[in-house]
Amino acid sequence: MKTEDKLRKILSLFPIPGELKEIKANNQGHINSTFISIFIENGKEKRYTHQMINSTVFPHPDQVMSNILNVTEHIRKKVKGLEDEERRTLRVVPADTGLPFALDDDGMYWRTYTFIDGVRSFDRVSNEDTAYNLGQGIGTFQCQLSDFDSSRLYTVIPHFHDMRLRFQQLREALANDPLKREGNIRKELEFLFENEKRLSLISDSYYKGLLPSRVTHNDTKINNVLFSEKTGKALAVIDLDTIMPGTVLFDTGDMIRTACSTADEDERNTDLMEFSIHYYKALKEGYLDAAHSFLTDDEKDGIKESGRSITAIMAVRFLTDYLNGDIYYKISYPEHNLVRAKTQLKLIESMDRQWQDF
Ligand code: ADP
Ligand code: GN1
Ligand code: MG
Repeated sequence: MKTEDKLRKILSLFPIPGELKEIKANNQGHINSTFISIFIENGKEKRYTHQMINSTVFPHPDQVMSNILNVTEHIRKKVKGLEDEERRTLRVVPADTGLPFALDDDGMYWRTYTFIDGVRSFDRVSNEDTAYNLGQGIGTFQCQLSDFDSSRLYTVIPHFHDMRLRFQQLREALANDPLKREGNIRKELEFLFENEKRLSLISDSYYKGLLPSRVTHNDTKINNVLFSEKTGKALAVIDLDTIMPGTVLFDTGDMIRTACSTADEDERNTDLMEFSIHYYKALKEGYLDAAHSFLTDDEKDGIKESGRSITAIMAVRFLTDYLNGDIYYKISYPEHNLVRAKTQLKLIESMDRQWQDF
């Protein structure tokens, strides 16, 4: 069956009113397969997002969806009465069965969200206002969930941000090295293994129980936040697949990693990658404006280190996938994961060089 016919068949499993006009792929994410559709309902266009959940990464998609339903319901109550309340969190469209997903002929899980219109998304920051707005958006999101009992959430990927486990996975990948790629990454491996202890500081603190366990998004890169076209402010934090118990510092870390970098995650010219202190200051200000009331002193003190830690965990994960033959992240060319790892390492080097200045 042609892809378009396959997609039409999947969409027919959801009670979407109107006539399907168009369906297009969105290739921004590294994990799921995302499509945007346009339906004509009473003469008006209405858009939806349809995603096939990556079942290798998420072996229990039903648990992923249960987390998403619980968290979005909680946020929906918090934003009731605010301007744009409908667009401030994801809205799941249940399938005809009433379940929050439908299975295709291959047993793959699909879900549908209403599309959040009137928004912009970015792969990185290009001015301090956006950095501030991102920080404020993530801080607000955490604040909205600060009274949600994180033990109600399924841990959909155990030890997701456990740096010691990630190092172990890197060592295992090195031992197997199916494509004999070790020789290409000696310098990168040397840096990571030499710095393992300091790059594991945040993860070690959390797993030793020294930081509070809270609802954590675990994937707060900038393109998982939608910004209002009208106000420029963050409207919704999306991509809630990895929402699990964790530390807020995993989330500050990923926003710092993606908002304070001067180049894309997969920029081939690493000379373009630097850590921007200006963006960091604006981002932190926005974040604390929204989150200061519930954070402990230890959490506030960990913000700076969290950026370095999460950047390092990405470097380790991208290199591991490169060694394993690119089985986890979507890639567009054979060296893609290596390029991603190199930008992360360059970002750490730039943070290290400027560490006393911010
Ligand atoms: P992945 O897990 O693969 O990263 P995402 O859930 O982040 O998938 O979706 C990929 C992209 O699709 C997002 O970065 C965003 O631009 C767009 N998107 C996803 N869901 C919506 C939505 N409900 N409204 C508007 N845009 C969306
Ligand atoms: C993946 O799904 P996406 O593209 O938003 C990954 C994150 C990484 C990110 C790196 C479930 O996020 O952990 O930080 O790529 N998601 C998962 O860009 O592994
Ligand atoms: Mg995403």
